[in-house]
Amino acid sequence: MNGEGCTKNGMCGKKGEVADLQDDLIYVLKSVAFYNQKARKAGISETSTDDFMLDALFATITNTDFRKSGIQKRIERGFQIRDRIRQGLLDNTAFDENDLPEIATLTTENLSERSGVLATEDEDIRSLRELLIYGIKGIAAYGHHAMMLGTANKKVLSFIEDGLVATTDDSLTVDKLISLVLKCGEKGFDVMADLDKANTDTYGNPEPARVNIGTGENPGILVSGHDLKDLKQLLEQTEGTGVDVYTHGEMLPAHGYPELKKYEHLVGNYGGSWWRQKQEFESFNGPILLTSNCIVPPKESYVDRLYTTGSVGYDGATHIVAEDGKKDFSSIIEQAKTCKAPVQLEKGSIMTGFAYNAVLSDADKIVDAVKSGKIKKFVVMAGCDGRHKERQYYTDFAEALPKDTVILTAGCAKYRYNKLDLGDIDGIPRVIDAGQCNDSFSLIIIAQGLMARLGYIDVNEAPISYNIAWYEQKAVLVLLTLLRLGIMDITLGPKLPAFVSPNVLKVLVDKFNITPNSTIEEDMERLLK
Ligand code: SF3
Repeated sequence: MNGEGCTKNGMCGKKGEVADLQDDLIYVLKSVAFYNQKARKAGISETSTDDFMLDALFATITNTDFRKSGIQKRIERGFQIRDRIRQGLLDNTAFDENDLPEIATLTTENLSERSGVLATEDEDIRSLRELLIYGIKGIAAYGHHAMMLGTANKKVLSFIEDGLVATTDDSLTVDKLISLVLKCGEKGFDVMADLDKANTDTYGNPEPARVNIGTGENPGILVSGHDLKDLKQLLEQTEGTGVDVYTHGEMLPAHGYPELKKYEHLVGNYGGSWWRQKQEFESFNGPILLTSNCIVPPKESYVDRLYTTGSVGYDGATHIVAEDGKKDFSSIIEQAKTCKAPVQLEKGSIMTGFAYNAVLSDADKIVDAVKSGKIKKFVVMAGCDGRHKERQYYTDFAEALPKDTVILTAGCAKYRYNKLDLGDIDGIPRVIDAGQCNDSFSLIIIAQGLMARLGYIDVNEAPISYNIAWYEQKAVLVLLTLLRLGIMDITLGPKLPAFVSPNVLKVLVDKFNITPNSTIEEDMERLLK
């Protein structure tokens, strides 16, 4: 709150009681991780533990599970899993219970006195531990979506455990923690690559798509969040029912995937990014399915039409669970049939689906435009959107960019400018939308591919600059990934994170030249240099 920390209430609308429980849950996960590290080495860890860890970490991400009961259940399950792993180690290995660290001796009684973030007194160590935890939460979220499609990366999963345990190790210095934070960025790249492979293997490579932003006559179901598998199951179950399906927020890029866009009743995208949901969910008139973050505390007027699934939850909304990997959305479909069609908010269309496969297969055209001077600069404007007025900066910045620049975007930050008519350069759109926030991976591949064709060895020498907007904790992972790849001179806004201490911030500034955003004029001059 005010860029200082949530002291009165969660900036996301969460209450202090749930935030405290989330601290408890994260601490229990550290204890699970301690034992599972050993079980993994002994070859006796179970996939159900991985499922649990990914879901539980994901549930604590900004705007995900607001339910006290949802977090409490995971705490109980965490203790059960931890105790089962411990017993497995005692039964099957030469596990020695002498001299165990404090995290191994966690109990329900001593949990709340140990779990608070402020229990780490040194602000630099605390800051790095939190940075690492947020990065790990990002890995878990993307890893969870990949796992839903049957992809699990053992190295990434074991890094999650190593990282969680490292945040309980008082012997680790600031330098050691910084290198772990950057390693987290490396794993961020890996997990985004895994998710991209899982998505493209399942739904095909995204293709540029023009998406209708108006509405039709039929009742509809609005799908928000990031989980494509949930959308696919809903599309299958709504086929032939007379109910249309619309995407919202981060679901927009679904329209680019051949195996999703083939459904004729996937008719368009409704509204903008997550923070507008109070107005947009109300005027949509039909049921809304939230498949992941970002959920906003709902209004009474539509909570009976609000459904959650996976790691996201809110008291009062109906939560749908999977049985044998399948979700039954019939109650949503039946409710939709009784609802009025959505109120039309706007007309027209927007473009998405410019992932690396589509962009690089047309690379010659882009390379020629750079060589001939028609494109002078690429500006990566990826990341998150948010409700604060100061984010108008991103719309103004996009509008003020000279006509010989191309914006590369991913994540919901795009809603600040994807409905502007910024035109094209010889048929190359001036806004290239690679997809969801995890598709920042795609932007990296696009940037590396184009720069290699243009003969740049060091990507920092290339005509590409970064003006990134952040809001939620997954964005921390994307930033760490860029830093790990050696990307310098990133402009970050609209505020620098309050959980980074002045000393740690100085290290990041000195090492990577991260700059907070300022005025359009100042930033434009620096970013176009
Ligand atoms: Fe947006 Fe939450 Fe981050 Fe996935 S939906 S980018 S804020």
